[in-house]
Amino acid sequence: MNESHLDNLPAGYVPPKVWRPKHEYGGQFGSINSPVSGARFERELPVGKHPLQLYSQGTPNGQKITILLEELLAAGYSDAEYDAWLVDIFKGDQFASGFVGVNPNAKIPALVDHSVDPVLRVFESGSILVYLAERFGAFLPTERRARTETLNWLMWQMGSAPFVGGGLGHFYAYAPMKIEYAIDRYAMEAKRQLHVLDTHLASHEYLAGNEYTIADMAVLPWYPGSLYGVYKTHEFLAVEEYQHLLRWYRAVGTRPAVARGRRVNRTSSVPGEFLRERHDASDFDTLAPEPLTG
Ligand SMILES: N[C@@H](CCC(=O)N[C@@H](CS)C(=O)NCC(=O)O)C(=O)O
Repeated sequence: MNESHLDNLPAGYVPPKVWRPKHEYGGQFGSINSPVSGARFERELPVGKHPLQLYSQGTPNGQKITILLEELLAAGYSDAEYDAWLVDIFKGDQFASGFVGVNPNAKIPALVDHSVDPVLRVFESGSILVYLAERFGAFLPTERRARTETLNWLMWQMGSAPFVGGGLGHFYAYAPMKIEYAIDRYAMEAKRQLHVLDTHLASHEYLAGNEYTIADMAVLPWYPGSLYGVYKTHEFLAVEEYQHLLRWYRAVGTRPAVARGRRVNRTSSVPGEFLRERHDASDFDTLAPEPLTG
C-alpha cells in the first residue's frame, strides 16, 4: 500500500516498536484512561433500602438500565424498586475498590441484587438488561423467534456503541484536537448504523417487531439519543434525515417511564433538570417537565 501522499499525524510520527503510555494526553478522558485495570483507591459502595442497587451514571449505557427499571415499575412490578447511586466517571469514582469488586472492568453501569444470598453482581449493560428482564419476566419475549430477534438487536447495539461513543463521540467531542481521518472513519460507520436502523424501522414498529422490548431500551439512548445529547453530532450526521428512526424515537422516547429513566444519575447546573441519585419514585416529583433530548 502506497501511503506516501499522506503525512503522519503529528507529521513524522512513526509508531515505536513497543507502545508505552505517555504521562498526559489532554482531552476529557486523558487523565482517566490507563493501560492497567483494577482499583485505584479504597472505598466501599453505599447500600440503600431496596433489593436492587444500581451504581451508574446517566450516560447512554447508564440510561438503558434506569429506563428498564422505570418501565418495570410502571408495569406494576413493585419489586423492581431500586436505589441508583451516582458513580461520577469524570471524577474517577469507577476506580473505587467497591465498584471494581462489582465490575472488574471499572465501567458503569453495574448492579447488585440483594434479594439472593449471597448477593449477585451483574455488569455489562446488556447483561443487566437480560438479567432484569428474565428476573421479572417482562420486555424479553419467551417465544423463540421474538426472543432471538430481541437479542439480535441487543447484541447489535452492544457491538455498535463503541463506534459511536468510543469512536465518533470521542474524536468529535472529547479528543484534545480534531483529526479529520478519525472523524471521517467513525462518521461513516455511525451513518451506516443509522441507516441500518432507519431501514429496519421503516417496516417494523419496534426493533424486535410488534413488541416493545429491552432492545428498544438499549438502542434509544445511543441512537439517536447520544447524537442529540452528550456528543451533539445530530446536525453533523444529519440525523433529521432518518425519518423512520425519528418516528420510533418520538414514540418510545415520550413514554413516561423512558423519560424518567433518562433523567437518573445525571448532574446539572439547572435545578430540577436531573436526579443525581434516585431512591424512591417520589424523587421524580422534584423535577420540572423536560423536552425530549439526549
Ligand atoms: N460495554 C459496557 C460499556 C460501559 C462503558 O463504556 N461505560 C462508560 C460510560 S458510558 C464508562 O464507565 N466509562 C468510564 C471509563 O472509561 O473510565 C456496557 O455496555 O456496560
